[in-house]
Amino acid sequence: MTKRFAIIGAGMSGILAGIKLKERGIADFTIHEKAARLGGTWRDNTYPGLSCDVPSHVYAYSFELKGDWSHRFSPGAEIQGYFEGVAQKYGLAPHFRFDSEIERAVFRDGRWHLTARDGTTDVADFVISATGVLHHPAWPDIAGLEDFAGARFHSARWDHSVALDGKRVGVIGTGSTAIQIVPAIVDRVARLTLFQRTPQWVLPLANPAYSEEEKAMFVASAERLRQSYDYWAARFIDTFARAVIGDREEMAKIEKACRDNLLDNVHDPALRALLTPDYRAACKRLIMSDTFYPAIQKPNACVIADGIERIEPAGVRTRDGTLHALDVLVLATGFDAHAFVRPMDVVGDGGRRLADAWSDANEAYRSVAVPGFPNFFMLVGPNSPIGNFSVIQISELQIDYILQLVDLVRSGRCQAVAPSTEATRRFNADLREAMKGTVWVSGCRSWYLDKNGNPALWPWSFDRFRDEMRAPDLADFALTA
Ligand code: N01
Repeated sequence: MTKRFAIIGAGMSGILAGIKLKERGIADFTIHEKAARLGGTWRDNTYPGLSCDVPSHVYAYSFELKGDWSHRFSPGAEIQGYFEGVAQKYGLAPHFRFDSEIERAVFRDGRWHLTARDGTTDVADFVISATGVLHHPAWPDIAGLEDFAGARFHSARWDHSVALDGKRVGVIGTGSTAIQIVPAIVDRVARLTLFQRTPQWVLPLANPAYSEEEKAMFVASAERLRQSYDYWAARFIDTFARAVIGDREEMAKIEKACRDNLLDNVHDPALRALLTPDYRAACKRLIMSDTFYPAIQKPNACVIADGIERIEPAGVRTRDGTLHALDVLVLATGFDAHAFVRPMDVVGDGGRRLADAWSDANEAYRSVAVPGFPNFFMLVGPNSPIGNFSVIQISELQIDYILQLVDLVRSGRCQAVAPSTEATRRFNADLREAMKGTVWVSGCRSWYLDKNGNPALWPWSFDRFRDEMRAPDLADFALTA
């Protein structure tokens, strides 16, 4: 029976969903994208120094590895180019509907009725939401932000028309983004002021370029490329991913590496004290950089940790009364990582709204579906293991799982499928219990934690995630005849 699909979002997961539908012989689908281009986070983020902290050989679809990545952690523009190339190769162009921001999706008479911002509509049997996590820029709640007389922009909306050379530039934030921006611009600007609310642990990971010979070798040998993929995937899974969920031995190694990095590479004791966190490594997303410490010690750079009082036309006033005069202010203040599917208004069976179902917490069944929302699935939904390993691996496992559920409907076994309330409740109770053993709740503020202090991550091993995604347990689902 022919079924129609609406995929929402043309980032990494939406492109993947399109490829997998085509692979199954499904041609009746549209990928709605609110922007004018595909790419998701790699389209939106263009700041200087942008690269991915997952090695390039594993930050790629497993079925479409790329041998000629320029670096171990390649720049953002290269990653954007990769996704554009893959979408083209797999013939997705006719399926994209750009500038189509879906504002509302309503389940009525067994189908999903979608309305875009411009009033256009679509009707589909299935919705696959691939709307991303680090997507909605978080604007800091700082008094006077609007008053700043110079150029001011969020890191995910970098204004390339603003010249930085010879300017006094302020950066607010010390997350992965700021820590990449600082080394990339410090030599161009007259003065770089980093406004730090909380110091970060930094793991000194080098980012070597691949030589022409290495690239040629990986391009020529699918086997060597696959070995590299497996190697990097295993390194993450066996070390970092184990550490964050409670492996003390692995965590001790990470903690030592971070401490040694600080001791060995920050020479001024006063600056070192300023940069020393009072929480455990990897409680926040661990920063990977071997360029930040050298950059912040340059004579034209400084860290200001006095707390921001307000922003004034001329610059940033800190609580000690000092005005830090600036020409450009960069807000590297992160994202609202808990919006998930929203602000899209999703209305399920019997008028049940996702916004209401999630008013207290984003509770999904195994990250991919929600009770009362039949034939509605999410890629990289709540509690996906985004803190642990490559989000592409995660998304690939999730889409294979989702398509097994879709097949129940396509084969005529049922008309609609959604997880049961009881199974979802049980899954979330288990999650909360398991979170107690993770480093994310060891005492820090981070985007991992929701408003209740619960991490939006996966507290178990990669093996468990892969096992849970192998095949749906139909006892956990309500199948509508
Ligand atoms: O955002 P963040 P990000 N006043 O939320 C500070 C991925 N990523 O864009 O720590 C003052 O981590 C805030 O301070 P505090 C990666 O998963 C990956 O840097 O809350 N400061 C914090 O320092 C990453 O984790 C890559 O006290 C304020 C910063 O802003 C995720 O994206 C590269 C403030 C926000 O840090 C997000 O990283 C980039 C205020 N009012 C990003 N509000 C790679 O792959 C916020 N802050 C390498």
